[in-house]
Amino acid sequence: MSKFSGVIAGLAALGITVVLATPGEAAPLSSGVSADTYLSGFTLYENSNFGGCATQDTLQGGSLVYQKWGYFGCLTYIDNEASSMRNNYAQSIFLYDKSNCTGAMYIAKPKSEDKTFDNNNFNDKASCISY
Ligand SMILES: [Ca+2]
Ligand SMILES: [Ca+2]
Repeated sequence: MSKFSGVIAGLAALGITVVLATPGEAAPLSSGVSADTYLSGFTLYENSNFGGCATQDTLQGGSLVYQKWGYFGCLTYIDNEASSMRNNYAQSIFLYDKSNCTGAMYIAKPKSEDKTFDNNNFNDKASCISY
C-alpha cells in the first residue's frame, strides 16, 4: 500500500468521506439548477412504469426518511417506496438503501430512465440520494 492510499484508508477508518475529485469530470446540471439545492431534474416514482406518486421539484439530496412525495393524495414518505425513476440531468444520481447514503447502491445514469427497480434488486429500497 502506498503512503497516499494509507492516508486515504486511515481517513476512511475514521468515518471521513474521502472524495477524490477529477478536475473537469463533473458535468453541469442540464437544467441549470445548482446541485446543492433541489433535484428538480430527477424524479422518483412510487410504482413501476412511472406510476403512482412522484417526487416534486422540492426533492433534496440526502435522507428520504423525512421527505414526502408531497402533494394531495401522496403525503406519505418516499423512503422505501420508489420503484422507477427518470434522470434528466447530465450527471449520475446515486440512490442508497440506508438513510445515511450507505449500503446497497443504485446508479441512475445521466439522461436515463428506468421503468422498474425490480431487476436491479432495488425495488422499494431507496432511502438516500447523493449526486
Ligand atoms: Ca413502490
Ligand atoms: Ca432502504
